[in-house]
Amino acid sequence: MGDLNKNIELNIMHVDMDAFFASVEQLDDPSIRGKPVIVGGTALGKRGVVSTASYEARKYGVHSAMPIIKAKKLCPHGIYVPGRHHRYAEISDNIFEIFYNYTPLVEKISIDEAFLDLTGCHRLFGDTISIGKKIKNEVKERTGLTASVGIAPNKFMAKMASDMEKPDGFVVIKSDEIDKILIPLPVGKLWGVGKKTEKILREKGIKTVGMLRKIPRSDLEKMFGKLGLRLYNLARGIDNRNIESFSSVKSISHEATFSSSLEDIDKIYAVLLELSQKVVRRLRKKQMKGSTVFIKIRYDNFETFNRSLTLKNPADDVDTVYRVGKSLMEENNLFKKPVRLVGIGLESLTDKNQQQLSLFSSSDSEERLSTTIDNIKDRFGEKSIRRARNLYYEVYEQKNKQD
Ligand code: TTP
Ligand code: MG
Repeated sequence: MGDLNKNIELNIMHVDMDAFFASVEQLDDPSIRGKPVIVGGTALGKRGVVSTASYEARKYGVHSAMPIIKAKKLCPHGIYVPGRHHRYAEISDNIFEIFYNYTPLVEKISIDEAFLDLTGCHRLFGDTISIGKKIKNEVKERTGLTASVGIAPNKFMAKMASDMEKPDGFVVIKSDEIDKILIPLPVGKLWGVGKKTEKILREKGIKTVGMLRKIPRSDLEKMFGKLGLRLYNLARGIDNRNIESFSSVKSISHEATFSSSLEDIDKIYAVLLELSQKVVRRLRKKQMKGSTVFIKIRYDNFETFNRSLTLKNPADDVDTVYRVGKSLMEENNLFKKPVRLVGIGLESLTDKNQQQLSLFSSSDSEERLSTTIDNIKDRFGEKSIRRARNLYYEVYEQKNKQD
């Protein structure tokens, strides 16, 4: 009954700021309001990419992750500014403070985006729609910026809703409206359908969500494994994932199981590096840092070792996570037998922005570089940027974990 309820009630809200970095620039410099503003690029020199573009610039086809050079061709008279992440983080904090005034169940998706679960808040603050309007107004009053708000019975539909009337949108999707919205949509609009999955579906002639609905669940599972079930559900607007509020995420880890046990330590390290990159990418997305690095090694006989080390300062960079993981393995002499499974993760997580003031000045460019790399990977997939060492990459199964 619990799961069913989630799809009937209108308790989930998705809030996403409009053209966030560019809007902040326009807020702080009235002379560029109403003009095409493009943020990004300079930290990486000529090969920089667009972080974001104001809606005025989007009319020229400029969008996030586009090379600045291309943006300048499309929009030569645009105003190009470097990012000021410190300022964006400050405003982000103010926005999240507003959310927390209504509910502790806030899931931070990125610097400008969150899910809120408003179950149980109604006696105090009214129904979800009135809370949504209040939040939108408060964000505007307190920061001078506009947010787009989506309200729906679950996360997937709420995210769709916030995107539907951007910028300055406010869209409510009730259970009985889900079908009419989803059926005509291209399959690529479903959450988690990347370029690769979309291509496979299109090759099979499945272009819209309506067409996807006609495929039996077992066929989808055969085609896509676990993702198949997710596709089956999303096509029907079913999404039973809970809001993972900050306090409910205890750790972030990734592990890999090898098809045959590995003895080659260099190859194990190559996988460890890849896993560390994934952990850090998820951590950064959630704007978190972690104080404890833990590793896991399993042998053929299922004997398993876990080891951990707590750092002096919380970390969110690949080098620290990988180096600590590697030394935990070395120091504990864990390569005495062929390795079946290797895993790495971070726990004791904290909100990154709480420390940003002191950390930012020293690691500004590193920070921007990492954020840009993360964003490119979001757009083009994990394999788009790799370190040389990753060329050792082995075929293995992966498991994502988040407690
Ligand atoms: P988004 O919410 O994806 O984009 P946006 O807020 O600029 O525009 P929209 O109105 O469509 O929501 O991302 C939030 C911020 O994150 C964005 O302002 C800049 C940064 N960002 C990047 O730096 N690179 C990227 O590729 C993306 C997508 C975002
Ligand atoms: Mg946004």
